[in-house]
Amino acid sequence: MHTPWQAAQSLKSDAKELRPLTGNEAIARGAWEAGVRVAAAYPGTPSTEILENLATYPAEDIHAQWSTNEKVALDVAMGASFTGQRALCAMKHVGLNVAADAFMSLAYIGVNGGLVLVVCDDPGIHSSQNEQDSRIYGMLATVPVLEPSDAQEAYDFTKLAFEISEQFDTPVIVRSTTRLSHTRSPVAVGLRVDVPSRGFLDKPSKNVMIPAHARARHNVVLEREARLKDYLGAAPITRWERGDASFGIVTAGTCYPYVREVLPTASVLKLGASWPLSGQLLREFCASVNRVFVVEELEPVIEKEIAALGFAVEGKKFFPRAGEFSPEVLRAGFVQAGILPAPVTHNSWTPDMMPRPPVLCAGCPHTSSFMAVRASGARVAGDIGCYTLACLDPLRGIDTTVAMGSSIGNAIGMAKAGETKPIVATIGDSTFLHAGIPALIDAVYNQANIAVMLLDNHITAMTGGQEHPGTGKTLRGEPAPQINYEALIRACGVQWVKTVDSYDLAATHQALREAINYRGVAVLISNRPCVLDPVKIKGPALQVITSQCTACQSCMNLGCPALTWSDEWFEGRHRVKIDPALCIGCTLCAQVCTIDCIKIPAPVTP
Ligand SMILES: Cc1ncc(C[n+]2csc(CCOP(=O)(O)OP(=O)(O)O)c2C)c(N)n1
Repeated sequence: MHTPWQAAQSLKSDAKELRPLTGNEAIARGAWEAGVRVAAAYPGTPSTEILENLATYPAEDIHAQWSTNEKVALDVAMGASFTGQRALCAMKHVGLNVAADAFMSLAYIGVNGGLVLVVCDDPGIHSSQNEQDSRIYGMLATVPVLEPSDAQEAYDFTKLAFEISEQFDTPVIVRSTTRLSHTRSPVAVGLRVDVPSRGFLDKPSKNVMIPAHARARHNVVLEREARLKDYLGAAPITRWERGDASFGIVTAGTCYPYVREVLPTASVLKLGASWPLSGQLLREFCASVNRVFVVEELEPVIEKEIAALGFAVEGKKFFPRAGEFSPEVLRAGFVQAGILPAPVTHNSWTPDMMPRPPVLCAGCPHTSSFMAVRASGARVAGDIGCYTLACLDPLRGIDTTVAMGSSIGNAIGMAKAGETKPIVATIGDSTFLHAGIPALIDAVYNQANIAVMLLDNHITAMTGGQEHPGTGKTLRGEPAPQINYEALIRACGVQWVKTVDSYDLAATHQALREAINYRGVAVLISNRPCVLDPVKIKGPALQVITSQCTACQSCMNLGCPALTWSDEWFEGRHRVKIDPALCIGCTLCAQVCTIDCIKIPAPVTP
């Protein structure tokens, strides 16, 4: 039996080098080797590292950029493809909702230079607002979806995707999932090929989507799908692994290694592409076994296709439609299906894990912003970013969170519906640039009575600290023009704009009160860099003079992880202490301390 490392070596004996790569690094490597000239993305877990990695390749080979949102990123990639160059665009699954408008037209237009769209799904919702299945976008747009199952395939399939794209005049989706994107395994890599530009294709009937052209293109797309079915059904990325004929399993992507772990000798049809599916191949496989199972995460895409061919197929009956799969999930399903014997149960006791809710970092500038928001008694339309955590105890400062950029629109709707509380929309800087600006213009245009708190921490913190147009740096860390928020917001027609330092608690409270009292659209910019920003704000750690602490616990209301209970008591309540390893010296706790017993320690003199 080969280790995965040896297996990869024997698979690619002519390869130049074997490297341990994550799925995302492998995709980036495959794209670079395939001669990609332009790559664009908006960050989003689990896809973020693809562009971060592409930016480590020479700038003369590849232009890699963060775009303001996923639709812009896809438009940028399309622009490069129009000129005849190979292009890549990457996003998380919900990013495709944002890019969907351009994507649906792209499906009709096709490509000139090959265009690959990497979409990373998040089954199990490790870090997202839902777990939608992007394969359905492939079906909706009639675009092929390749599903690698490990890092080697992520690399191989990305390279192949560019070939398919140009051969069939179609964008190609490479679908990853959190498990694949973030798992490291050996990959046999090669060298970059320089793919010459095909030159701009001057063909309005293909590139300009007016109804007359689109009608004709739709038929081209349908004909393309038929050819793709035949090609993908016979392509070497699809493997029929023959075994016992009593049952067979159709699977794809990261479900494949789980199937192999649970049922090593079973008959398996491992699909390299989960859309479009070759009816002929599926018919042959299903006819060769007595029972057919489909193992696929999330939606029953393959299962429905097999059922439509008239076969009795079993899938979602045993394997859930929600959540991430694992060998344990598969084992349980195959036990239920009578394929595996029920496990022998031991009377063992496993302790429950201590719940550890996520918290904002010590010194996070969002903490004080939400202290002020909570104190305002407003109805709060939240948005997506680190600050969404302010919906939890003890801050409890957010009433709704929908999707990136929704806060301002939600706030307008609340105001127009007659909500009696004052209304505040809270939105991060990256999110504001991504999808908040049109909503702000809407608020001005429709004269909504709302206050917007723009939480400018100078970074896209939630996804690990990416640059954006407000940071003054590009993806490669080079200087770039920096957005002037106040000027931008005024240009949108907002008359009341103010900036505060959120570490100044009193000023933040005061400014938010003013914003709320203003009749019309008011924007308060809370300006303080993220504590994890490369330029760290690490002041001296504060100390509690424990003997003076009256255990009033008002500092605990911050929810700062550097504040902990001490072993000392005062009138039946714990006194507080500060963990110096966590405290970054923001002084917020000192500002809320009712008896002024939190101090900056005097410097030690030698
Ligand atoms: C459409 C979409 N794209 C990307 C993401 C991933 N994502 C979640 S929040 C966020 C941005 C957060 O940055 P910011 O608004 O500046 O807030 P911060 O985390 O810095 O507080 C991103 C990119 C997403 N949830 N939805």
